[in-house]
Amino acid sequence: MTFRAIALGTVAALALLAAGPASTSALAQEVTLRSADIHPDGYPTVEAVKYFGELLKERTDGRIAVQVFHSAQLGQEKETIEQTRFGVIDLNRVNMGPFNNLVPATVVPALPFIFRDTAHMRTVMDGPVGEEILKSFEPLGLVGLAFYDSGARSFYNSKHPIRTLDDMKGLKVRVIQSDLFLDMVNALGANATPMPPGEVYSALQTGVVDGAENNWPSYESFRHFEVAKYYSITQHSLSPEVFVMSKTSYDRLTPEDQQIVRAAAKESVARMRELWEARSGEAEAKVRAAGIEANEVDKAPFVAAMQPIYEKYAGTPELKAMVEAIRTTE
Ligand code: GTR
Repeated sequence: MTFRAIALGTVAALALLAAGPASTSALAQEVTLRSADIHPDGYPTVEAVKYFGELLKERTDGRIAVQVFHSAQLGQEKETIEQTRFGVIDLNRVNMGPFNNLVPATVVPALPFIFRDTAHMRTVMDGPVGEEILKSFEPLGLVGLAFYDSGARSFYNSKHPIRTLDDMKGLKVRVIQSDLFLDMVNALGANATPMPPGEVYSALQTGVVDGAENNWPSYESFRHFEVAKYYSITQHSLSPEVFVMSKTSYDRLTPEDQQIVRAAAKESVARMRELWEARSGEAEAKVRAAGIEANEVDKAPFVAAMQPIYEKYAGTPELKAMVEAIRTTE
């Protein structure tokens, strides 16, 4: 045995002695799962994951806790997805959009005008289609735990209200880093520029892009309303949020704890929906009071222009069946 090995062994033995047998075993079981979110503290997704953490703590007698790293402390979504896949981050709340290029099934709920309304989206994501999509994360090294609301995405820009397809022509529009979003926006005649969310404010401010698309709470909390005051209610995508766990972290848990994690995540959905409803109303009122100009849009021409997207992104028999299952869900 080398000197170094003896020294390390001694340190370990001393540490065990100092900690005492009872606290050693308690320590060995305690884990704090690290969860990523780009949104700020207080945003519904952040609060829903915190609630999930409270449930876990309660149900494991404090053995499993969750720490939410909000405000992109762990990076932008594309980076944190990679880190979650490889177990560097345990949990991640992201939109389906950044997964579109990695997991084909995630495209379906992000498709333009696929859902009739939020109630329809919730019924679908709570049912067999939702379960199938959650399972589709596995080959990526992720466990899909739950879907969260994300409202409806609409266009906003600094130039003019969008009322017709003509108003989209030539507009430089930031999109999520997803080929689906890129093609959806280009299909309307605009010039889509994929970009991480953290770069959008300054891109709008400096004119690198004229506009973007998002729901009321993100438009407000990213403060995009300050630099792009025309919000046109196209509601072209209801792409939900997804809460995933690293398979590496999941596999470290006992089967009982895995079940506790799954159940707590599902239970956090109801909390998220309440928080979302409240935040949507507040965000819309706040940006309207700040002087933005919102307008309704006749959606029919937008629906028609985006039709080719279905063939390109949901053309396989499996995805076509999923689209059909969604359309026939009451
Ligand atoms: C938000 C979503 C984020 C992020 C963002 C974006 O609605 O909650 O996860 O995807 O949109 O546009 O990048």
